[in-house]
Amino acid sequence: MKGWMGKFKSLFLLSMLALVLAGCGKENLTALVPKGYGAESSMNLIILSTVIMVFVFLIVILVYTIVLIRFRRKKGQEGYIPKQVEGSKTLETVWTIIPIILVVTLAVPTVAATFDLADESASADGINIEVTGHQYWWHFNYEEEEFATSQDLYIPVGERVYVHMLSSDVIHSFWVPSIAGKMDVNPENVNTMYLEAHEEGVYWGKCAELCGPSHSLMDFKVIAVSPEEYDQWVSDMQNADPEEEPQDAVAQDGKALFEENNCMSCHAIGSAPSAVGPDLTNFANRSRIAGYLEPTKENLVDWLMDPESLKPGNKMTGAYPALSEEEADSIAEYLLQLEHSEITPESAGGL
Ligand code: HEC
Ligand SMILES: [Cu+2]
Repeated sequence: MKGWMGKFKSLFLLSMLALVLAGCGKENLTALVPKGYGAESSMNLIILSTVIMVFVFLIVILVYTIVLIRFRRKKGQEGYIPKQVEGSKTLETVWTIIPIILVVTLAVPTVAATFDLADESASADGINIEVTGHQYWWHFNYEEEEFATSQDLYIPVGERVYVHMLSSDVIHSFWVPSIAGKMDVNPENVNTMYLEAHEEGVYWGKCAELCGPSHSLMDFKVIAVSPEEYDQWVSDMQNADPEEEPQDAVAQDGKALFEENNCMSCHAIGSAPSAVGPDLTNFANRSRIAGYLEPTKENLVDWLMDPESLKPGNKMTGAYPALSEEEADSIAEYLLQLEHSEITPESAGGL
C-alpha cells in the first residue's frame, strides 16, 4: 500500500509541476506557436524529432511487452532457460542500421535548416539593423535610415530583416522564439541572423544568456507591422523633432529638468544614436518601460526615483541627482508625450 501511495505522490507532483510550468508561457513568447520563418523551421525540426522519438519508444515498448509475455516462466518450468541468441548477426545488423537511418533522417534537415537560417547572402537588398546588447537593455540602430530606437524593434511583415548584433559589455543572447531562433551577442564579433515575421503583432523577446543580476528582466519586443505602416513609421521617426516644445506647463518643466539633470548625457531624443542609455525619441510608444514594466505613469515615476529596486545593477542608478516626487512626475509627464507616430505596439495588436 505504501509503495502505491509513493508512486501516486510522485505522479501527482509531476503533474502539478507540468501545470505550474505551463503557466510560464507569456503571450507570443513560445517556439511552439511559430509566427515567422525561423520559428517555423525550428518547429518542423521539433515535430520531426518528436515523431521519431515516439516511434522508437513505441517499438521498444512493443518488443518489451512481447518478450515479457512470451518468454515468462510458466508453471512447471522451474530451471528453464530460453534459447540464447548472443552474437546474432541479423539482430546486430538490424539494430545498427535502423539507428543510422534515424540519425541521418534527423541530421539532413537539421543541417540544411542551420545553413538556411545562417544565410545572409541577400542582406544587401534587405533591411539591415544594428543591434547592440547592453546590460540590461537593447539598442536598435537603423543605420541606413539614420535614426535609432531602443527596446521595441519595428519590422515589416513578410520581409527579411537582418540584425547585426554586437554587445557593449558581456555576452548576451538575442531570442525571439515566436519569430526566429536565438543567437549569441558577443562583445567582439558581429553575429547576423534574420527575422521574417508572417503575421502582424507584438512578439516578446528575451536575453537568453545569463549576463548579470537583471538578466531575467532584459526583455525586448519585436513589433511586426505591414510594409506600408513600416514605411510610415520610418518616415515619422526620421522627422521626429527633438526641439518640439510640450504643450502643458508641467511637461515643459519636465523637459527643463531632463536637460538640467544629466539625463541627456546618456539618453538621446531624436538625434544621434545614443550609446549609454536607451534612445527615448518615441518613448511614449514603448510597449513596456525598461523592457518589462507596464507603461503607466506610476511605473515611470517609480523607475525615475529608484531604478535600482526595479532592475538591480542597472547602469542608470546613481548617475543623476536624486529626484523629488514632483520632479519625477514632471519628467514623466514630458517623457510620456514623446510620440511621433501613429504606428505603435497598440496599433500592431498590443501584448
Ligand atoms: C549614466 C547614464 C544615464 C543617465 C545619466 C540617466 N540614464 Fe536613464 N537609463 C540609462 C540606462 C543604462 C537605462 C537602461 C536601464 C536598463 O534597462 O537596464 C536607462 C533607462 C531609462 C528609462 C527607461 C527607458 C526605456 O526604454 O524603457 C528612462 C525613462 C530613463 N532612463 C530616464 C532617465 C532620466 C529622466 C534621466 C535623468 C533624470 C536619466 N534617465 C539619466 C542610463 C542613464
Ligand atoms: Cu543579457
